[in-house]
Amino acid sequence: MNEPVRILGVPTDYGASRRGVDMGPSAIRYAELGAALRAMGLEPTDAGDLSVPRAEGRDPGRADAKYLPVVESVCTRLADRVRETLSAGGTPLVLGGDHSIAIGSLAGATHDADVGVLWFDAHGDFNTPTTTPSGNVHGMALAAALGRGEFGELDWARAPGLDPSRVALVGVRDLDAGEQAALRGSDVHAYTMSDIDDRGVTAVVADAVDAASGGDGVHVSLDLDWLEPTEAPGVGTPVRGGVTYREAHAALERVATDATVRSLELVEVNPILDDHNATGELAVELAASALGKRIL
Ligand code: B3U
Ligand code: MN
Ligand code: MN
Repeated sequence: MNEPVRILGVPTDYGASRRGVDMGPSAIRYAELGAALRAMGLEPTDAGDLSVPRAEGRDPGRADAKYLPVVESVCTRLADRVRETLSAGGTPLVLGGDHSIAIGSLAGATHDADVGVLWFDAHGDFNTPTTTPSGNVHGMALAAALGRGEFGELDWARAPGLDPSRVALVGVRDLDAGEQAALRGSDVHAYTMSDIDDRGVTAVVADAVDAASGGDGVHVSLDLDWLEPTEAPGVGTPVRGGVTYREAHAALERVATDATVRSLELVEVNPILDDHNATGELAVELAASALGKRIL
């Protein structure tokens, strides 16, 4: 991992169907992200938040990819910040916001670098404007970054150089029919919750890390809905049957030891739905594990 860790907030919920994840960066900071990283001996810097226009009264535009112009503007600016951070030798720690921001993180992370992706999520985020049931871009982010399908207006979202065979989805349990077909036909490695049940989380993550490694490092994209909703209630689209608190830590500790973490993002924390910021606090703890925190 490069130092210093640079915190970049992206307070947007334009890619999601529920208002609230725009407050995620604030909730994660309030849960003492900076202090947690300093306690590990890191010296994080906080670059503040990207400015995001107010949602009220805005027209969502096309129904199959809502708020696309704002999503593009946010992601393009985020990509620049991530790229600048990496070229200055830092590690971007991006706080969402909904998962559409991964389009920006990945564009920045893959600029002039060969990067693998570890995508921890209940969902595949592998829809396209044709298959999406919701029109929400957060459900299309991974497919868009891979330049898949009939995107047209989403061409800007392609992260050049991203190789699907170096992308691993971990913990999926809620796929739409179109996503299922698309994932089966792609080189992306998809590890489901059934795989975790059968083989245990550390064995599955070891395989995912192997798949994503080999280049200049990995981008870790952590959607908090990856966890069981009783552990992480503050997310926009909870899905039962997620990983436990301990499994999540075990997974990210393994990422820290076995992978070269180049950039990290924490997304979909929704303080409106949360239980006294439990999910914000969990996001901080898991970031610390992914960045190398050890018990002893
Ligand atoms: N697959 C559904 C639901 C969804 C995806 N990502 C989240 N929810 N967070 C969709 O709308 O694409
Ligand atoms: Mn997601
Ligand atoms: Mn999700």
